[in-house]
Amino acid sequence: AKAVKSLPDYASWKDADSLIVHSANTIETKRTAFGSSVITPTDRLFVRNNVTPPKDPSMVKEPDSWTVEVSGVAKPRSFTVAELKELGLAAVPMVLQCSGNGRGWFPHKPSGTQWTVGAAGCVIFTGVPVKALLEAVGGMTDGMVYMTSTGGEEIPAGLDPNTVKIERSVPISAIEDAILAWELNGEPLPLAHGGPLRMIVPGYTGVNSIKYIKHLAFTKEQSMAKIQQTSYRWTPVGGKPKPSEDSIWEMPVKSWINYPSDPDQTVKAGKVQISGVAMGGMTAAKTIEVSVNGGKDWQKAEFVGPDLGKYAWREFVFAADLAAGTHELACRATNEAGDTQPEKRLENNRGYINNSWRDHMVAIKVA
Ligand code: MSS
Repeated sequence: AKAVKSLPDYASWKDADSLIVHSANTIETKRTAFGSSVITPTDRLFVRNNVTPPKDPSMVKEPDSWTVEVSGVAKPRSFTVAELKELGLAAVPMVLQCSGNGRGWFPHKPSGTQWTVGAAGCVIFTGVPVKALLEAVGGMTDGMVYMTSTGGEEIPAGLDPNTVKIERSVPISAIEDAILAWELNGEPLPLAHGGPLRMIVPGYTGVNSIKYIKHLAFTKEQSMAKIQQTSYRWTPVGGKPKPSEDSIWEMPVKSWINYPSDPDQTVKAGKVQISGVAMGGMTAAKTIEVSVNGGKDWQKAEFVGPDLGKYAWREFVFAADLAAGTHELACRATNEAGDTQPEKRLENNRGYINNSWRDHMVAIKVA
């Protein structure tokens, strides 16, 4: 058994019982701790930092004075959060999910955190639409292809910034729904989740939503940072990552069962309300099916609870009648674009974007 690690200082306010602390920079929500009310409580939300987060807790004490520099636009300038608040307001319910969520099931054991389902949550970020900000600066300079965000971590002296800098570029089409956020689930954005100000790119994997953003640039090229050039690429197993490979950007359709999912628990035979979450990726989740026999037969399940739009997940329930024995429970979502969750993961070297329904299946004891 793994040693139980305690929460790091910057996340000490989180609900330890709901979390798996892999390391000081990687904290996962337990599969049994998502609840069934759509929104993931902030104190149960996963944390992932690629490098040590900023140490100074005072930076979130006066969030309004944090500044972000904007370039690659007609009138480049910097904005305080207070100034951004004058430009517009949007609240975006959405799935925040690490690119590596589900990595723990890749058979070649990719390096990185062995997440199963809990490097994800459905939350509401509030902030200013990037489109409104662009209006205030006279629009992008001609010919820009990417939106590039830089994190506010300090670069240790003597290091080549590109090796450690957290900077990600996404296609400018992402501007449509992107926001610069200062609020999470109705509260000021905590440092652990990128406060005072964070880029939010709905529908894209977590790494593209840069925390404590210091610089927002519209650029012709993708960032030269290592995290852009050679990490988060669709690299074949055993291959050397290349900037020419597709970047890890948009999320695909995915779902998983949260109840019952505890392998140590025995479920009472008879009526069992199987429940979980389904997300569509770039379009809404449209249908969800459940199998109680390891994917041999499928039946439609029902969405329950509020529909918070295409970037949020939906809760679902399936009323099953389970006899004593072991049952393999699986679920499979289809989105509005017509994509259905595949049986098999798309193999790749670092174990990104696992949406295999078979990997997410749970074996449940019923007695
Ligand atoms: N940002 C910054 N600045 N830094 C870092 O490190 N990370 C990433 C994002 N952003 C980072 C950032 C990742 S990688 C993720 S997932 C996310 O974030 C998470 O979030 P939270 O809030 O949960 O912690 Mo993977 O794809």
